[in-house]
Amino acid sequence: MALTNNKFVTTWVDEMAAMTKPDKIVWIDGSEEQLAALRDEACSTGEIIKLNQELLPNCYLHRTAVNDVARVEGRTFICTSKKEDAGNINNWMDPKECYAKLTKLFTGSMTGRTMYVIPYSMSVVGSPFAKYGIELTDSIYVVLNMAIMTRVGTDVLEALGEGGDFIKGLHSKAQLDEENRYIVHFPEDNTIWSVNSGYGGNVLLGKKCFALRIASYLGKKEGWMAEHMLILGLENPEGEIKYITAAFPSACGKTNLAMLIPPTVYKEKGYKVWCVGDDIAWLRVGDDGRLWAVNPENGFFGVAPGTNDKSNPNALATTKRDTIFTNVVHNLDNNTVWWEGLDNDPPANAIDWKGNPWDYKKYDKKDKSTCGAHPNSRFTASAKNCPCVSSEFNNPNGVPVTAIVFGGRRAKTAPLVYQSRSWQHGVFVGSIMASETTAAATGAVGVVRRDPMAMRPFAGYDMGDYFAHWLEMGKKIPNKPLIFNVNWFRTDDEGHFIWPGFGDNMRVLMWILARCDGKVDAVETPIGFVPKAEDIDLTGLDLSIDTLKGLLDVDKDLWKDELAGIEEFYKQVGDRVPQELYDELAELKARLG
Ligand code: GTP
Ligand code: SPV
Ligand code: MN
Repeated sequence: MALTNNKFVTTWVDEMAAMTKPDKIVWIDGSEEQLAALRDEACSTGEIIKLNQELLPNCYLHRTAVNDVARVEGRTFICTSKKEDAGNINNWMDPKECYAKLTKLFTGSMTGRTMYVIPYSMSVVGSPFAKYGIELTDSIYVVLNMAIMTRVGTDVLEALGEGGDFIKGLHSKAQLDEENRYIVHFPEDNTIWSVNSGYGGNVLLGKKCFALRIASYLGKKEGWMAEHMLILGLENPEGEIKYITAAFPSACGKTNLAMLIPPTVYKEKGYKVWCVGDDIAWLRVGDDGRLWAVNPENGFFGVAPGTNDKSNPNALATTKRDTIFTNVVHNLDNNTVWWEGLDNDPPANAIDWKGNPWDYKKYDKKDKSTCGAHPNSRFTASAKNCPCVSSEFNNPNGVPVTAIVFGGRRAKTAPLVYQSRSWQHGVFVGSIMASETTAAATGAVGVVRRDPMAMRPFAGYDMGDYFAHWLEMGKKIPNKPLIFNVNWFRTDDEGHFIWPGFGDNMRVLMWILARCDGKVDAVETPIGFVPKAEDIDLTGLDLSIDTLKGLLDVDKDLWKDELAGIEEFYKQVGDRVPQELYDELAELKARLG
């Protein structure tokens, strides 16, 4: 039975049901009883596996289809009526053509299945930031994930009332046919359609599809921003908390930074780090002239490999209950899970992410095809279970932002940290971000590509207009955050990471906040301001000051090579790249000599 009389909702649900022809329709009310029943049902069909309830209470394992393990950027489309509004970086399809094409794929796609109607809110229901969505899906796995990642239930329908202001999401696994897999967005219709996938970012429509692609489009129209950013609070011994947001591309360290545990030298003094968000930030200018951030999500869809009790103990602790693991190793000896980088103790009696018996002795670190867990295997865990979740997590007004940090995986060019010269220069720094690709999306891994503001796969409109929006926002924020760039991933000649990373990244955050407070000097370089090596505290680290100097070094020749790549990328973005950014490029060129 429908949980609302809202005609906008019921008419649309009826239309979608007429097309997809499910055997029945079930409305998700957000109750634990209903979710428990769905978990039982999914266990009975093998869709999820109940794990050891003593060691991992309320935890489950799911495996997606072998050809369906990451986002599919090549099959993701922005369908605006004018092609130029989607821009050159996005794939575009004419909305009419796209509706027609996908209607064929959706027709009868839910026959023999149930259609679940999931009312959900991105950010706290009723808050000034909140935006509502309804996802229709034929996957219990999607329902269970959405119930962790977003705020789901009848209160969303109550908050929506009689209005039609919600994002209409339709998802069907259909036949999981790779050749007919599409993730499409109609920003002008507040609509998202996703078909033939069962993997996270393609099907949890509140996340990348709504909270980034559609929301960035809305933000441009309405004067706010939706960004691929973590949000963390750094508390000093006096109890003051400063908030930092950071945009790194997929699988480049947001979850890890957001939950970091301070190194002993800071912990002993009383410093603490609190997690507000690990993937998405919505940003608005507050009445006080500062920029305010909320995390619209309610959980974490985090990368499993590499997560352990040294690298990210907080994330590991978060996954000890109420978690859905996707594409990790199933340890049959104790019915728990394992992944590469969890510990040095791979299970002897195990099933790999493909569902086949797995022999850890054949595992070769350098050959990803021998992995037990997929490199993009993930955990879906509830924010409330995170030991370092911020007390402001549910604050409807969000948190004020002191610094914005960009970063990516660069083996050489980018130094450990540098500060931009101004907001406009900071936008330039974000726009020229480049990073090695990861397993989070299908395609080659380890190839350097431009990924401006970590939003290349997620901006719901023209990238040049997106840059212009960043510049515009700067004019609307009287009390602007300062903008920095970091790189934890510089490597030595043998390809090893030089910087220890993880908790030790706090040492860099401390310099960033000292800069924001005007408490520390810096060295001017052609690309921006870098720290004096002695201003990064190395206490307790086995890293020499000379090595640190190397990490902070700006190699002019490498940067001169970079110029051509930037210019080429701007050309590719097209004629909407703001002149201000070309001016910044010219000034960088001049400073490099
Ligand atoms: P998405 O969820 O895909 O948006 O990714 P994310 O940015 O949250 O990335 P995450 O924090 O999950 O990190 C991805 C991978 O990078 C993991 O395997 C981490 O172990 C590794 N990683 C994170 N931080 C660091 C770091 O400081 N140094 C090094 N060397 N590796 C890191
Ligand atoms: C990413 O790829 O940036 C993710 C995971 O955060 S997904 O939800 O699949 O997009
Ligand atoms: Mn992400």
